[in-house]
Amino acid sequence: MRKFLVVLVLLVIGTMFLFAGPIILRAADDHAEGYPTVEGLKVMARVIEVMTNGKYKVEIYPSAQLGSEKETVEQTILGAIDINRVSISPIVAFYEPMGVFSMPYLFRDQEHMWKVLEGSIGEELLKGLEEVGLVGLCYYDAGARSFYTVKKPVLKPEDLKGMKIRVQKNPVMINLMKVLGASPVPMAFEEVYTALQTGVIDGAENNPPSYYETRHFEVAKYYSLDGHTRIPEVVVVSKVLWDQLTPEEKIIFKTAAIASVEYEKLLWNQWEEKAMKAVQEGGAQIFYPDVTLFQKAVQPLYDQYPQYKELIEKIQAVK
Ligand code: BDP
Repeated sequence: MRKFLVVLVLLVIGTMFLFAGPIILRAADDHAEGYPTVEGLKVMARVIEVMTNGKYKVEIYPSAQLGSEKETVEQTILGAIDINRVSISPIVAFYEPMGVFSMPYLFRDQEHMWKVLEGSIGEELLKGLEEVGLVGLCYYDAGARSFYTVKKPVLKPEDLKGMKIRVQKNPVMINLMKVLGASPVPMAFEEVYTALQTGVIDGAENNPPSYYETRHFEVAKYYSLDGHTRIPEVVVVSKVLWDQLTPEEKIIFKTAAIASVEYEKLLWNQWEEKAMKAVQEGGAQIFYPDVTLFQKAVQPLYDQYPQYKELIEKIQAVK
């Protein structure tokens, strides 16, 4: 009888495990499969699944299936989305200090940016996100953003006068366009192709992999590499989920994110090269404007953001 009971209890427990299944986590990204950020998320997901022995399964929803970035940030804060890879831009409206990373010509180059992001300044800002209900796990590379336009190339800041330029929903970017004399049109990433095609906007700005992936080069073929900003991406977890994780699981999530960074960086560099080649083959014309003209023209923006002054000096001092 006792033996029978033991077997019964074991069977019941076994069945419970069988049917409990993994906890499904939803991860958002507005890029398509294959893009460096989405592939980075896949690495992170795999590490989480393996290291938690299958307790968690991360389902990735690419191509803005869960909404445009502003909406997904809101949903992540509410806990409806568990993991989110977004540009820092849509975060600025929720957490102003992050806006410092969208100041133009802030970083000298890719290497400088990574030193800052992976040093104490980057860590502090990631930590700060908790104040608004997001737990920042890591940054991803998003290169440098430059202008692309439909009718004529942007060779000097004056060329932007009166042009309607799509920007991310980021107050710093909106003000940057104003300082340059353009009319900023804040718009979701997914709407840009049609807006360029129908003349709702005269141009937009982004890094080469995004310009290529979205096929914006088909409708805006003048690409001027002024590299005005280097706005990194960030991977965040909802604080609602975070607070349910055990201390060990928190370490696993952080480790998984960090493990994915080097992979994303590698793909990023490959994609930059591939994108520049592909857009030119697709008919885009590349211009190399005198960057110093743009650097001069954006200076008034720095006066508009005295709250970033101290941090900017610290960033510039990072060698
Ligand atoms: C790309 C970012 C993406 C943004 C997009 C944009 O990777 O997250 O949504 O820019 O311009 O570079 O909105």
